[in-house]
Amino acid sequence: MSIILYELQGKNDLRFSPYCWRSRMALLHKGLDAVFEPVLFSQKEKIEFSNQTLVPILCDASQIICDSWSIACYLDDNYKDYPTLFGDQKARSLTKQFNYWVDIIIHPLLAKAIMTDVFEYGVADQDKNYFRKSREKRFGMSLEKFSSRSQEDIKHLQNALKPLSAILRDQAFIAGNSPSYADYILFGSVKFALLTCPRVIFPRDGSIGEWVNRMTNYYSKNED
Ligand SMILES: N[C@@H](CCC(=O)N[C@@H](CS)C(=O)NCC(=O)O)C(=O)O
Repeated sequence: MSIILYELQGKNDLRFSPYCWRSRMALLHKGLDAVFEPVLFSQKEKIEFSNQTLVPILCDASQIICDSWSIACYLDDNYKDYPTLFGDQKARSLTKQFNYWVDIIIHPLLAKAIMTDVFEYGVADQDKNYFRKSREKRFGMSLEKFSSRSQEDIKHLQNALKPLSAILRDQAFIAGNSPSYADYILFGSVKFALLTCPRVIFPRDGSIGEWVNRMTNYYSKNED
C-alpha cells in the first residue's frame, strides 16, 4: 500500500499550504513515492479518520501521522536506509528550534504581509466564507484591516530574516552544503507566498534570493 499525503487544496487545485509543502519536500528528499490527496478547508469529513482538523496528514500502512514536524520525524525514524532529513539527534534538535522560529516569528509576519492575497488568489471559492470567518476570529479584525498590503509589513518580515541571510552568505543551504529539513521548513513558507501573492515578499536577490533559486531548481530536478 502506498503512502498517502493529505494536503490542502486551494483555488484551481493550488497546493499552497506551507506545512503541506514541508511534508511534500520531506517525501521527495527521502525518495519515497506517495499519493497526494487534496482536501478543501470545507472537507473536514475527508480527514475525520485522523481525529483532528488540520493537514498535512500522512498515512503509511496502518499509521496515521498528523503535523508536519511529526511527519518528518516519522519518515526519518522509519525509513533509515533512505537519505536523512536531519542528520544526527543534535541536528534534529536544532532543526526543531528552527521549526519553532519559523512558526512563531516568521509566520505571523508572513500572514500579516499576504493574508488578503491568500484569501483573494489562494482560497477556493467554496471555502471563502469559512476562511474569512475563521481567520477574522483568529485575528480579531477584518482580513483587510489585518493585512493591508503595506510595504511596511514586507519590510518587517525581511528584517526578521536577516540572521538567515547571514548564514546563507556562508553556505549554500541552511544546515550546510546540501538541502535538509531546515530548508524545507522555510521553503514551504516561500512557496506559500509565491503561489498566493503577486507582490515580491521574500527577497529576490542577495543570499536569500539565491537560496530560493537553488531550492526551486532542487525541487524541479527531483520531482517526477
Ligand atoms: N502545526 C501544524 C499546522 C498545520 C496547519 O495549520 N494546517 C492548515 C493548512 S496551512 C490547516 O489544515 N488548516 C485547516 C483549517 O484552518 O481549517 C503542522 O505543522 O502541520
